[in-house]
Amino acid sequence: MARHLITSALPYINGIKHLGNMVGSMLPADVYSRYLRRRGHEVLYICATDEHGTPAELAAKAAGLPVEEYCARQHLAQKAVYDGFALSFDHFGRSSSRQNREITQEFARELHANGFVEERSVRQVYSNTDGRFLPDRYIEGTCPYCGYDKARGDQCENCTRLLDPTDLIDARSAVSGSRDLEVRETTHLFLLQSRLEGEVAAWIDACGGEWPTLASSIARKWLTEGLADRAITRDLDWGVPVPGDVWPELAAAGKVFYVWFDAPIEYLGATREWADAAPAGESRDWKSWWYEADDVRHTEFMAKDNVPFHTVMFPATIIGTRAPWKKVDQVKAFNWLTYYGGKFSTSRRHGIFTDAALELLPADYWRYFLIANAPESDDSSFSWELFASVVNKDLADTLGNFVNRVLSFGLKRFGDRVPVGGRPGEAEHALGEEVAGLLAEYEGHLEALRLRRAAQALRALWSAGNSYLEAKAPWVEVRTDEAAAALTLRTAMNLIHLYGVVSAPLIPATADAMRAVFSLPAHGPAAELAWVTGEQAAALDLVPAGTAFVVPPVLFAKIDDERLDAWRERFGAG
Ligand code: B3M
Ligand code: ZN
Repeated sequence: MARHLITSALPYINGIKHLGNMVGSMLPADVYSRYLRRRGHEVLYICATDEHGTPAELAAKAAGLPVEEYCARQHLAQKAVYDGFALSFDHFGRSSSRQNREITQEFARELHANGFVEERSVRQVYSNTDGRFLPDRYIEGTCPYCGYDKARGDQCENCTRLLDPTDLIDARSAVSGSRDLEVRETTHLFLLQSRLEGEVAAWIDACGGEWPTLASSIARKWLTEGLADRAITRDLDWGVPVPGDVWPELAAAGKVFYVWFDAPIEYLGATREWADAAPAGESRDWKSWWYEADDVRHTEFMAKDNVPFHTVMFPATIIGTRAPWKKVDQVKAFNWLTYYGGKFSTSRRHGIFTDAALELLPADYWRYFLIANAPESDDSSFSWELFASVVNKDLADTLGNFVNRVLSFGLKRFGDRVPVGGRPGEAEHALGEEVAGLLAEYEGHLEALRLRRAAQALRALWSAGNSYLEAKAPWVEVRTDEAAAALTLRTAMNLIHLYGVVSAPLIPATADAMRAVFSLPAHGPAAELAWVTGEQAAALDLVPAGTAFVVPPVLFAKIDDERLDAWRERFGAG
């Protein structure tokens, strides 16, 4: 059986992420990881903060902290939010780790030994006031084409023309506003991707066909435009240093690798961090997941703007090492989640950030909503109205109310044991078949990474319980035929247990609560992880008559108009 390596794009260190970031990488990776673990697969789910680069340096400066300190704090802050969302990382690392530095330098050495790295001299804008080279997008000025006065050195936002910083009229530093800029010569390492283009194309032809369309179409489009050589170093204080044994002069000049060079390598780095963090007595072999790892299936989750780096640039880097490092097998990409159709934006008070979301409601509300509305084939839009209606209908009514009704009524009429009596008949067989069919559908969607459809199938499983209950009406049956009512309630209780198992990938805390309703002898760590087979689902008898149960507190509270209005007001709607 394959081992599953699962990674989600590494969130930038500078600031808490919004819900769009969550649904576009980490959350779906978590759902998939949880699903595979429960199906008995060996899973390693790896993520980390992406800590290098100019944005991190500038954010640290704005916070008045040394960059190491800033990153250490922000890492913990992000980690706390992800714990709150119940993301089940096996390791949440840091791209500034020693492990990543070592592997990144090793990759650079291998690329150099194979002739894929070259020193080139380039001309770049230097700001005397800031005492640093400025990346193109940190230079601001007037666009020579349209006259827009806040055009950036790489592109004019107004007319979308691509620019060179030297095109700008009245150029100034976006960091300090200073106009004291000059163009200086500086030397950088270039990765000769143009020489790897053919091999990358062949690799994508061989395996890209298996990827969902969004990822494969972006990869192919990128390749048709051709692979240019690219600079993989920068003149910055913060980053993985260029190794002095190979490039003594560049190392002495303080060059570091470009953040997009070391960030994907952190997938390996974080795996090594995970191994190094093994508790005493446990040995973990990080390399077996990455080197000559033919039995490993690697699935990556990311937003669509990250696809070129993961499907073209990073594979080119790996191919250039000429070593059997693992390349990705499956790439799941996402479009954008918008806020009332617009971009999420902190400055315009537009959108919801992950820490604020958890202050309003527990993670399962968000997890279910986000997966059910994941921007898979297209962008999707968050609105408070939609959120409230999904929570109220699917979670509070269809699932929560069912659970509560069945258990409360059972308790009232039959006591706190799963009722005894009656024999499954036509209705139970039909329900069993329906449930087994929906479960197979749900599994199929999860395997194929179709998350919205997986959520739909799960909701259909919940609805099946409601329809059964309405049709059988145990509150009527009980007046004339106690055994019939007992059978109906026992069957419905078995559905609750089933929901407790199969809902776990999407709503893990609620799933735990549903399973904990029943005092099953098998309720232990092994049983916690067990999935249900189609046969078990059809038979609906895993919870036998006589099993003690408790009525849990309401699983999901409805969002009433008052709260809805308050949130619309607070977060700004439309
Ligand atoms: N930090 C960009 C992003 O979060 C970047 C991903 C790195 S994955 C190796 O969108
Ligand atoms: Zn312009």
